[in-house]
Amino acid sequence: EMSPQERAFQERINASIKVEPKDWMPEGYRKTLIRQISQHAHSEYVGMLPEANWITRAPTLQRKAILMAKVQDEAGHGLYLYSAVETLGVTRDQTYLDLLSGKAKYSSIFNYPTLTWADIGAIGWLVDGSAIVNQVPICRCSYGPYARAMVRVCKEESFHQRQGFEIMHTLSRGTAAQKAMAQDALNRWWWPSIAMHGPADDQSVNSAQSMAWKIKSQTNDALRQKFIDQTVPQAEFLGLTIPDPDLKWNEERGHYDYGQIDWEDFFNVVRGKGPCNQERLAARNKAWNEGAWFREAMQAYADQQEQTEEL
Ligand code: FAQ
Repeated sequence: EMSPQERAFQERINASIKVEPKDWMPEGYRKTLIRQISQHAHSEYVGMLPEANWITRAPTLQRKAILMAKVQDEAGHGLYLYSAVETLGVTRDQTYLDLLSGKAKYSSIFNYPTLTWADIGAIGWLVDGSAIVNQVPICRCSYGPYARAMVRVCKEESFHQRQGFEIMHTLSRGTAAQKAMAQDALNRWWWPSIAMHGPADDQSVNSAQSMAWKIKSQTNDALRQKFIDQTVPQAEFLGLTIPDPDLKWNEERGHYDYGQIDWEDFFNVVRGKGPCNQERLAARNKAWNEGAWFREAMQAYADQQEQTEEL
């Protein structure tokens, strides 16, 4: 049963009043937000790696500049989100150490390799496309700092999605080899991109409570369907084939039907057994360890400033 305090909190949520860091909130609400926002932050930060893999090999100077800007945007998104986590009473270092130790989750999608330049197109088109569908509703979520961070993030994700689609568009109108490269990237990224919306609704343990708290406003399956419905015509425009023989417009539902997602593969990746999990965590641990001298120098400088002020 809800305490009077919890009931009052729920009433404010129902009235769409934003929750701010200093407001009272149930422990479960705080924990859920810490979980989701930190996973989101880690996803942005680890998500830089698959694309950074192609910065040195981008086919033109202009494409390189665009890709660098995109990867930097992801770092920025990570920073907003780590700051939002801090407002909930956990330190940034602790949040970060949970990623490095492998304790914290981040999105399954970033544990797949980027084998060709077309993968950069496919990630922008499909992964950023999925991210937008998921994040636009979060702009209206009940926790103020998270909702506000998402506004700018979504604007930048739209640019990312367009740049990915434009790469796919160029390749799919190029030579036969280029078109084949684009198709191969779509073949490899399609299923992980629809799985990244999370387990099917009957397996989504957190959805009901998160929806009652207005942290989520739509279920995983609803957002997955929305992404599929908007992406199928885009694939047709590109002249590429989505690798799902069961994909078919359902007149009655007004949606595309789609085939069975390989949930065993998904949960395997979430449990740390995907193709690149080890590589991704090793890269982030290496960056943290190699940055130790810088953190120490910053600390020494701050200590010195404090002493100067005391004098
Ligand atoms: N990967 O009960 P639910 C980006 C876990 S976009 C790994 O349904 P929930 C942009 C889930 O945590 C990607 N684990 O959970 C970019 C839970 O485990 P837990 C990041 C997953 O929270 C583009 C369990 O399964 N976006 O980075 C995944 O209600 C390109 C049960 O699931 C966000 O994080 C998964 N895919 O719904 C950057 C958006 N899905 O924690 C660079 C914010 C589920 O109980 C390049 N997050 N799990 O141990 C959300 O909207 C939600 O957290 C969901 C999951 C929808 C992801």
